[in-house]
Amino acid sequence: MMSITIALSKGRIFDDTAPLLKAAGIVALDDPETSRKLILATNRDNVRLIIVRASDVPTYVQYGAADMGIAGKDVLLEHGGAGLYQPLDLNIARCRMMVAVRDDFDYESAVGRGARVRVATKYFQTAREHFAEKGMHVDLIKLYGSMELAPLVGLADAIVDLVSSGNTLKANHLKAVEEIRPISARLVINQAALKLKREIIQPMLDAFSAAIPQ
Ligand code: PRT
Ligand code: MG
Repeated sequence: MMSITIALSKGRIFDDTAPLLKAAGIVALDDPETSRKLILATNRDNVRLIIVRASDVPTYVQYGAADMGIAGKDVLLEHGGAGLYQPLDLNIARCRMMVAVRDDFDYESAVGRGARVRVATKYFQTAREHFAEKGMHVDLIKLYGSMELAPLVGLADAIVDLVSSGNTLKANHLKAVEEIRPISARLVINQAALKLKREIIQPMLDAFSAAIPQ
């Protein structure tokens, strides 16, 4: 029997994807928040979910270990998208990728006088492209999380991070000074799987696409 493996991360991606899966007639038999299982069976014999780190979703799909996956555009930009077909913006897990600095840091004038700004981020590739397009010379520092801390302890002048409510910035006396791009989660499909398994994948694509929140 032809079967489909879908890669996604727990937390906000799983939570926002569950209604879309449901619209396609797919319901997980375990809750990834409480179960320690990494492979979740669904109500459909030929569909299973695998729970991976958000930033690993494109890798599983690229190599065909998963036929499709759900990943944030932030993650896809860092991955580069090789071997991935990205047919749908699911309009879920939305936020904005922003440049942020300490409340008391004058970003405008630092940029204006051509100062070399130190920027800490997990989104290294996207940040590099953004500042290059602006013609700004920056020193990029790679971090893997908790970017908000970097300007507070003098590791960096600025960070590039995702912002949704803005509460994390506020709680750490930071302010957003520049939007790089809006972010949402995308459906990604392995290009070979799409050809070989079109008869299962296409109806799912149609159901997802009809259920995307406005
Ligand atoms: O934690 P892990 O290293 O496994 O990966 P991850 O943190 O990327 O995973 P997860 O599950 O937190 O996020 C998955 C995807 O959700 C991301 O790739 C984004 O596409 C999307 N998303 C949407 C967000 C946010 N909103 C978001 N607010 N991802 C992270 N955040 C973080 C942000 O980095 C910051 O620390 O939330 C904080 C800011 O939130 P506010 O509400 O305080 O502004
Ligand atoms: Mg996280």
